[in-house]
Amino acid sequence: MSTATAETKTQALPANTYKPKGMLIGGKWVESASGARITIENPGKRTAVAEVPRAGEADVNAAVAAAERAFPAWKNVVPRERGKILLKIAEVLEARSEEMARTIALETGNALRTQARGEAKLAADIFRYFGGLGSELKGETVPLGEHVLSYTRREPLGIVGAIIPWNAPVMLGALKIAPALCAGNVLVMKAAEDAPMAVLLMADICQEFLPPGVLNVLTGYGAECGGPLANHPKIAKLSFTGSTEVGKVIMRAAAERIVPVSLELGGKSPSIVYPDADEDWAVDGIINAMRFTRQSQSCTAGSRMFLHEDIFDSFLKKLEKKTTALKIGDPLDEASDIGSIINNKQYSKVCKYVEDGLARSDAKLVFGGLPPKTGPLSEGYFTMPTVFADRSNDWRLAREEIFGPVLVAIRWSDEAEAIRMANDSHYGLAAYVWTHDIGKGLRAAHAIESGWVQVNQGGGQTPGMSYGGYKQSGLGREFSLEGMLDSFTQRKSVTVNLAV
Ligand code: TXE
Repeated sequence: MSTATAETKTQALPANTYKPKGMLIGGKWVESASGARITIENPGKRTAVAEVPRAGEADVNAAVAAAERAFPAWKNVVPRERGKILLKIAEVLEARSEEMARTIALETGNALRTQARGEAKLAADIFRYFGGLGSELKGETVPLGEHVLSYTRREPLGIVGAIIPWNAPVMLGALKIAPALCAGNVLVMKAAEDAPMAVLLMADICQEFLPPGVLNVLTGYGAECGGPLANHPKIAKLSFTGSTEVGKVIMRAAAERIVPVSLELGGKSPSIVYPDADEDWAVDGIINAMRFTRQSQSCTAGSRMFLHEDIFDSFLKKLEKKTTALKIGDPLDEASDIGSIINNKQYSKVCKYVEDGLARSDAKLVFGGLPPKTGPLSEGYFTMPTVFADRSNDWRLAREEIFGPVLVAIRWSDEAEAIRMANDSHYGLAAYVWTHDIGKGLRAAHAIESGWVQVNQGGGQTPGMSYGGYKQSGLGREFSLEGMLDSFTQRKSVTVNLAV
């Protein structure tokens, strides 16, 4: 929930950032039916920088009606032609990527140099990838005998209701828009209340090339706007990225009407470091896997680190040296490696977990701790990369998704026990294994219950690679061909008797 209020100190929009024009419904920029607005905060300075409409049920109804009007024509555009439109959008996303990156940094607190620029470029690549997949919407023929022609068609579902979070708003939004539209669906997407500006910029670029109503973007709060969207009787598919808690709410809404649902939810991803791992390489990789430079506000953050006892102390020393060298500061400052947490609510949540760790006599603070109460870092929601060691996988900090830079280091001596602990979580999104022995690495990769295991690498997602969760981390896959075919099409069989 956006924590900015009308009383928050205001700041003029920094140069080369996007000024919202309203919400996009039926090709027009509009205010909410109620006239209410949401104040958007720059979390790096705790200042108000913009306002967007606060949508409610009436706006959801208007957006769904606009999408419904657009669907018949859009679904009949030849897929390759829809793809070409996505490729044109990709070019403009690329051309305006610096404005996009600066807008992302401004509203999310993610550092421009280390995070936001990469996200803006990735959004263009996602459009480019799905734009090339129009020809893959093909069917099969089924051999039913000489006098029968039987074949399958892939058809769009209709109006997709998409709900996205704030932590990587443009990347996560692109993962809904590009495959859904390429497959011939129309979309009503709700941006996160904390980070709608860059998503509105993406919508602005898209609407230059799309017929009105094919893409509608609403700005509003969860229950107030996302609720009516998830429950709208004309929505044919729900695609959600966010917390596991809200994912369950979305799935219940989908169950009421038997609507297909894709869910990309939380994580508590393990890193297992073997004693033969290249330590310097693994330390750099773990800093990356933990996403310290995005304040660990990532569902794939490797937030549980299982270190072999032989390297436990030396590894933590190296990790401390490299992590504490990262510069925390204004997300828009080129010098900053690490930016700020998204809002006051998430900042308080992270601080509470750190306080909990500090209060435990049986857990050791390796480095980090609570953020400073004075000085430049107290002006925004800045937190410190923090590592706790010497407790088991059973305590709260090792079980709950903190969504902040708090890493738990756990000792192991027996490989089977390390894998058992790694799997002892109701999440299963990502995992990281560090070893010089590729056989060992692959054994672990196959044994870990997770949708994505990386060996000797802590990097980010790439279009083309299937991505999604095991267990309560989600349902369905994104980023890949199946992220379009399975998530945004339905198959129809047509059988023709040729005997007459
Ligand atoms: O997420 P929410 P929040 C996790 C992370 C974080 C926690 C809370 O642990 O600390 O969730 O973050 C919309 N009906 N992740 O509160 O609430 C909401 O408006 C319909 C992990 O921001 O799940 C926003 O657009 N929609 C995650 C979106 O859901 C509702 C990314 C996500 O918000 C709704 C973000 C409702 N009843 C948080 N309630 C990841 N997997 O990447 C909320 N929303």
